[in-house]
Amino acid sequence: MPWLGFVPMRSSPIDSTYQMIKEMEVRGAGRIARAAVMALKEYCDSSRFSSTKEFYRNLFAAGEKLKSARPTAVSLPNSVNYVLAAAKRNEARNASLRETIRAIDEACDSFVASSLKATKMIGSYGARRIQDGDVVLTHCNSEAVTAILTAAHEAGKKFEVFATETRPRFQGRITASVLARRGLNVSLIPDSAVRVYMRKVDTVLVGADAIAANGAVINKIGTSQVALVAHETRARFFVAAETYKLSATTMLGELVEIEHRSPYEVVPRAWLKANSRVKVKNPSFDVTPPEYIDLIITERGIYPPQGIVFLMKELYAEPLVGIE
Ligand code: RUB
Repeated sequence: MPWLGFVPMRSSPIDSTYQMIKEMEVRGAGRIARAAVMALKEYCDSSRFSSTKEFYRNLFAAGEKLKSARPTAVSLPNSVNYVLAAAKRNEARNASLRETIRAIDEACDSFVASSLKATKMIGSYGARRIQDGDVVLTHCNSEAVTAILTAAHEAGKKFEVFATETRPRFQGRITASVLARRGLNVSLIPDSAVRVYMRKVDTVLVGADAIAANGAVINKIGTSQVALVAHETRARFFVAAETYKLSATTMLGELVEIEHRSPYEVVPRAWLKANSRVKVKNPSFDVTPPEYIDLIITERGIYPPQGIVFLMKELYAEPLVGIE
């Protein structure tokens, strides 16, 4: 438990988690969200504060720092805000530091537990949409997607999976390796081979970093290209996402920021030095319009993209009141 004393605060859980998220040692929208709340919990439990005022000031600063680690996955601000809301409620009623930290601990644990439960539920809802003999294509690495594919496999369904490599960071290798270890029939393909294989594909299944009020899905770069090809061959296009990936501020017309990462993820430093007149672009995410999406599978049920705004209003109307 923390204690009041004149000892400088230790912010290392925040700094180290910030770095791990920024450098993608922790990646994927769900994992990022859970790592951020666990960092807040550890920070509160292990730090020392000279006053309650200092505690709140440092906690809110820690939350802002975590939120700034990566800009696109809305799961990150949503998870941090969920925890900070518990702190704010306790601040408003002048609760003791001990009580406040207990409330924060509970909020962190409850976020993590409901995140894991949501992934499991998405797995079981989504698995019902996979039939014997299906061919499924996925892009990048999404826990929500692998939960569905694993649940379908465990239910005894026989189907084949294509996983794209997902350049430049090759998250598709993680997907292929996880699925193969779980006994699924999976092939890894270059991103550029999507159109070659799409003719065989019945269902495309991807995760999401953010979902906008109009049902557009922001996910790993290349997702919208995959959606376009799926549209051409009339393959179904499903998105699997926990509801903390809904971006409430898009109801107010705000756009989701797309992260642009270092050119050195695309080419080696030496190459760029030798070709210094070449500009290298590395957007990390793109936007798939609702017209290319058939269904969004959440732990609250399955929605057409045009229906997602109603779920968003139900879940996030209240916090929006406080948005400046
Ligand atoms: C990961 C990515 C994933 C979503 C959903 O991008 O785009 O599809 O985050 O994943 P990055 P999950 O590797 O750049 O973080 O379902 O696991 O939350």
